[in-house]
Amino acid sequence: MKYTCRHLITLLIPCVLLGASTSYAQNKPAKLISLNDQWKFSKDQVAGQAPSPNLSWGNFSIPHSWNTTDVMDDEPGYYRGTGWYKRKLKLDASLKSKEVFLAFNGVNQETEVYVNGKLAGTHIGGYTRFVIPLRGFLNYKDDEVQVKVTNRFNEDIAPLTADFTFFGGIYRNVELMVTEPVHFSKNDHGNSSGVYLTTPEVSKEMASVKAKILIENASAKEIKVQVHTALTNADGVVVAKSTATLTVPAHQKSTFEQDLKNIKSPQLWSPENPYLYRVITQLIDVKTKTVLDQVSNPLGFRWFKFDAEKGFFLNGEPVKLIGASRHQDYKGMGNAVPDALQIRDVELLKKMGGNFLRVSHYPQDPQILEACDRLGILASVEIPVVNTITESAAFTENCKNMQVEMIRQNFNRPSVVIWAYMNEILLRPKFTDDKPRQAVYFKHIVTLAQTLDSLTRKEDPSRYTMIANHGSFDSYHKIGLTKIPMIVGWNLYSGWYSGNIEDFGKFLDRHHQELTDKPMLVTEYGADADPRIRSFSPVRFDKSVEYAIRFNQVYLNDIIKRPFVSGAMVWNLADFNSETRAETMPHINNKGLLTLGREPKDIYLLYQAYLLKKPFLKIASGTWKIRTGVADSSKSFATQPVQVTTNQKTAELFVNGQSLGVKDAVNHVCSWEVPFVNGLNQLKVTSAAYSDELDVDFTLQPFEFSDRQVPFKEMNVLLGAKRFYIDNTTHQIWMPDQPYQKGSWGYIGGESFKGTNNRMSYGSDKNIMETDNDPVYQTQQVGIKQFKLDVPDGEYELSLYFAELIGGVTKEALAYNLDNNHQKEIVRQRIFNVSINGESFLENLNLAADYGYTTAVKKSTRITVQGGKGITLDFKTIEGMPVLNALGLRKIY
Ligand code: GCB
Repeated sequence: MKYTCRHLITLLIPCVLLGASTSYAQNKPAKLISLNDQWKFSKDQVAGQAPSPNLSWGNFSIPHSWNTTDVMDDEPGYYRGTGWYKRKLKLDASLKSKEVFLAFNGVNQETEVYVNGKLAGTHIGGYTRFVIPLRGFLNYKDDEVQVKVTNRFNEDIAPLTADFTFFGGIYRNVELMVTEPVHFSKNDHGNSSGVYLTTPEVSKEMASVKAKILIENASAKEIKVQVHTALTNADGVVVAKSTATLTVPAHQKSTFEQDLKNIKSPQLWSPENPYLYRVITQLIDVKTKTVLDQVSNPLGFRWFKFDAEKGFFLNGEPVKLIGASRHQDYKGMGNAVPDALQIRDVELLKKMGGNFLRVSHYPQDPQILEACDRLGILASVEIPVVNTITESAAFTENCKNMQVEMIRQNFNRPSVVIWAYMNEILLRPKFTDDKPRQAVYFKHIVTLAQTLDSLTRKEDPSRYTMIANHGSFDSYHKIGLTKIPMIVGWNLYSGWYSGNIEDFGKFLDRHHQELTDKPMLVTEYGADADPRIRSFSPVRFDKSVEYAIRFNQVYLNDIIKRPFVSGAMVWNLADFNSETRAETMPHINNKGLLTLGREPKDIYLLYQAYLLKKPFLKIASGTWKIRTGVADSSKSFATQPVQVTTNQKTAELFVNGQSLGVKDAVNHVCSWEVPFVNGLNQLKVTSAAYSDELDVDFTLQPFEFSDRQVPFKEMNVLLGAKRFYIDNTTHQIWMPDQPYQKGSWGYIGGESFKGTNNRMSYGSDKNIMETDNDPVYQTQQVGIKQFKLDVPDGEYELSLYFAELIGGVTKEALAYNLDNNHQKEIVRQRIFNVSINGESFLENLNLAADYGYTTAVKKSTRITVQGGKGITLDFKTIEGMPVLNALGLRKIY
């Protein structure tokens, strides 16, 4: 079954919506019912005011996105257009005396809601909740809602460009709300509680609560109501309450405040003890004593401060904020993710030992911050003003509206300490060829920042404001953007997109010296890690898990040792969809600590080792259960490193029962050189009473093929690469290449492909068409003369893998190369012959012309090896340089 709420709906709709409930007449607080089922959907290229005739409609439930599959295919781009949703409501006539609302928790990104063909409301922006009042549109017989949604590019709506996919659709829960005509506001910028809580006084000894309450009287009669607010502790005991009586005139809204005072020795909210009180507010008709409405809000007593010198303080104690940023999508689902998986993400952050979530780059499902409140994760939330702005009044208005929606909808969350509103806004500066015009553009950015900052401080003086910048210190400082927000966030990638890992610490020190009064957060840092790629000589852009481990160790050490760094959020909690990215896993940004399906990578374990207080010991290569390697010279084993992540000082590793000795942990990692034998290797690590085990299935490759102790079965080699690639579907493991040595195997001649933009890539960073094994094709030996394998006589299957890596469609340069030195590619062709043991195999192979650029080409054949000749491949050029991307050899018998 997909979503549990379906059951709820079928149970509740007949009794509540059809007005059959008897208790409803006595006690009338607003009802909220999820309305996720029974929708019909169709794409519609014509964006009219009604669905085009003759559309073919499919049945769907919410959450839904129309882009879940088209973002993953080889075609560049995805559908950014219009889709229609429709659903019958079947409301009972008894609801005529009530107020009925539809609430949408997230629709990307422009929405028009029609009821019985008439426009009932619209919304702009894909990441905040909105509420559409239905009164006046309903016939209470056979009502139909039609929702037009578009995720087309609109220059007046943020985000304009970003490194994530803008999935279209009604992708968060839809709810139907039914209230009495007199009720707490259900639609204050999408906030449906109508109650805003602050804690004017809070200390260990004493606290007070102020509730700002919004009431609406939609009836034609004035009404006298009593408002009753009670603060309840976690045991359900009322610890403070307040009652007031007021008169709300007909068709009027009324705002008033209620104080709960003298709350002695409040339980404080913190990551260790996320103690939540509940504030229950009731609206009672004085005449009939009926409860007209009731809302419940969470409340955490805490106070906090960011200090430019000493970092972050919670309840007077210093707390280093360490956590992750998060995108909202999930493997195979796009952004249409069920609640349980959203909650699980926050749980995974907590299990990692994190205490902070940067909800980025946009407000997310309400479940996320609810989970943060419950689990004790502090948070920042931001609107999606990313990379660039439009200098239009409409863009500014939309940004302001999003900011107010974000703040009001999440106002009562104890977890939230920061509201942010811009990310790397100078990453893609417009008008680079026209400096005076660019100066005007920068002024617009500063004005927008100032507008959003002032708005935020006015809306919520109790929290901090923040902008997250990329690592170009001077650019932001020069135009005044570092002055505006209360906190400056930096997204730093030294040692990834540019510079060295060591530059990171220097950057932090520079902020400290030059922005002496500005608290700082490292809002992003990270390195790609494709869990299928491993390396014993990791380098940047190879996407190996090993490089990411090294990168994160240095960053974490630098963050932890500087008290003025309030905290840091690794980019990203999990891999996420970014359609324009190519690289080893096309369309995915691999900087997650977890995979897109939320499997922990080794870096997640590293964070556990750094952050968890309870003893932690885990074999870091736990996801690397199948390995291969060439035997050490004349030995029947291959020596390879194994890493263990731990927060213990030392650990001892055993392999097949034999100790490999005790090692000290360096930066929370112990390393051993392990002699892997062919077949099963049982690893066990121990430290004090703790242990972890891993079975590794090792395929030993003979050092020399004549070695009878190591029989040859199969090998797969990546040319031009020093990395391993594990195909988890076929269980094939691809090894790095080697130059030919007699008795063994390897290439003769040529050099590894250096890429067309070598600052950004290891091999090619292009999507290879017609394969999911992109890393097999993304590196190559250019100018190869021969490949020799001195295999014994027998029958073999040989496969050669090719792809033309130069030329083809030049994709938009990824702006995340901060040096922005993207070069125009030269279109070239090569034509060559390949022969096997002197026999012609491939003639006039012209990869570009015959198959197209960056397209996977696999050529297999069977070979009878006899007379001790082994296998020799000859590459002969006709034009340009011959290439080989990968090679596989399997012994049949
Ligand atoms: C950034 C951006 C983020 C990208 C990230 C990356 O600085 O803020 O949206 O996804 O870098 O991985 O390049």
